Order: sequence, then C-alpha cells, then structure tokens
Amino acid sequence: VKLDITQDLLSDNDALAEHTAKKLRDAGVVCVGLLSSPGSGKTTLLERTIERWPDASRLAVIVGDVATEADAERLRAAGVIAIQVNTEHHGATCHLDAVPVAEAIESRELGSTDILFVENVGNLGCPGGYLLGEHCRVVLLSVTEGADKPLKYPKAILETDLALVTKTDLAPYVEVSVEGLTVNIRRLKPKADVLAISPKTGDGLEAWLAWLRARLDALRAG
Ligand SMILES: Nc1nc2c(ncn2[C@@H]2O[C@H](COP(=O)(O)OP(=O)(O)O)[C@@H](O)[C@H]2O)c(=O)[nH]1
Ligand SMILES: [Mg+2]
Repeated sequence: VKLDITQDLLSDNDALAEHTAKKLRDAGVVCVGLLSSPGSGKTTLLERTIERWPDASRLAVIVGDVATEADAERLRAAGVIAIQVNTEHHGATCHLDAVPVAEAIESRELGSTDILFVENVGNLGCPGGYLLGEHCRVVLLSVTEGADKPLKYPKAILETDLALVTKTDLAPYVEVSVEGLTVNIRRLKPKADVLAISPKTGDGLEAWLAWLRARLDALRAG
C-alpha cells in the first residue's frame, strides 16, 4: 500500500494557512508574500517601501532565512516590527511553511497593522505549493538572473498575483531587457500583472505602492 504522506502534510499546512489568512483578514491586515531567488532584492524593496509608506508603524514583516537575523535587523533599522524565522531550526528547509508564520502572529496585537509582509527564504522553486496565509503573492525577478527564469520556475509565476521585474537599472550591463523578461512571464500567464522597478533608483516604486494600497482597500472593502 502506498501512502501519500506528502499530500496529508500539505493539506495540514493549507488548513493552518487558511486559518492564518482568515485571522489576518478579520483584523483588517492584508498579508503579502514575497518570493524570489536569493539576492533579487526582497529586503531592499521592503526597506524602500517602509521609507515611502505614510506610516511605517502600520507595516510588519516576517522574514525567513536559513540562518542569521540580518534581514530582520535591516528591517527594524528601517522602522518596522520584523520577526526573523530561521528555517535551520525548522528542519533546514529552503522555504517557510505555515507553522512559523502562524506562531509569529499568535501573540501579536494585529489591529494597528495595515500590511504584514512575509519575505520567504530566497528560492524560486521550493516555496511553490506551501501556502502561508498570504492574501496575495508577489514574485521578484531581477534582470541579473537572466530572462529565462520564469520559464524554468513556472509555479513561481502561476501561483503569484504580481510579478516585479527588478534591478532595471542594471539591465544595460547584463544584456537582459525588461521586455524580454516580461514576454517570458506572459508566455506562462498571458494576463499577468507585471511592474518594472528599481528599488535602487526609485523607478516604478509609485506603481508598486499603488498596487499595495489597492490590495489593502480591496481587503477592507470585503
Ligand atoms: N543595482 C541594484 N541593486 C539592487 C537593487 N535591489 C537590490 N539590490 C542589491 O542586491 C543585493 C541583494 O539585495 P537584498 O535586498 O538583500 O535581496 P534578497 O536576498 O532578495 O532580500 C543587495 O546588495 C542590494 O543592494 C536594485 O534595484 N538595483
Ligand atoms: Mg532578504
């Protein structure tokens, strides 16, 4: 007899993620998951977002890495509550699952938060399929990774609500165009929402902030 243990574990994970998503929705908090390869600029984007959000005290971040507290420290320095999850203490996994996220919000007063970001462990493959309780998911694809990555990691495109083509300031140096990446994203998902940004120069950040505000408004409008 072959038992599908993976399926059972995943359905437990999904049930907990659903509980987290409901708890956050009831508290009026929109939960935005960020997914990308290591070094695509997730934490940098959050730092620039925190600087620009009208009230940084209304943002919070749960950040996953295999080891170190480095990203949580960067985010605290930028002015938000940041909870670091080190996956080496959760079986050294290359992605977050619903348990540490649920634990992180368990004892928190959520009413004063607008957006809870969940920065996943840097990886375009492993996080696919693991719901955490996010209401929407964003994938970052930096031009420095090459234009082919959407095609190689299709789940990262298919399971997300927005694709951010990042580090556009570096496009001329790596000979990858924003258009080339966008074409490959849309080969998988013709109607994908795509924004081109450079957290370094600030290009595109207004559109990103508007996208976030629209998610928050939609959640609160029910
Ligand atoms: N040139 C350039 N560098 C960037 C940009 N965004 C992030 N970086 C750099 O990329 C590196 C990795 O960024 P980080 O935010 O730590 O990536 P994470 O691992 O996805 O959280 C850092 O050295 C950042 O300064 C960008 O838009 N342009
Ligand atoms: Mg990071």
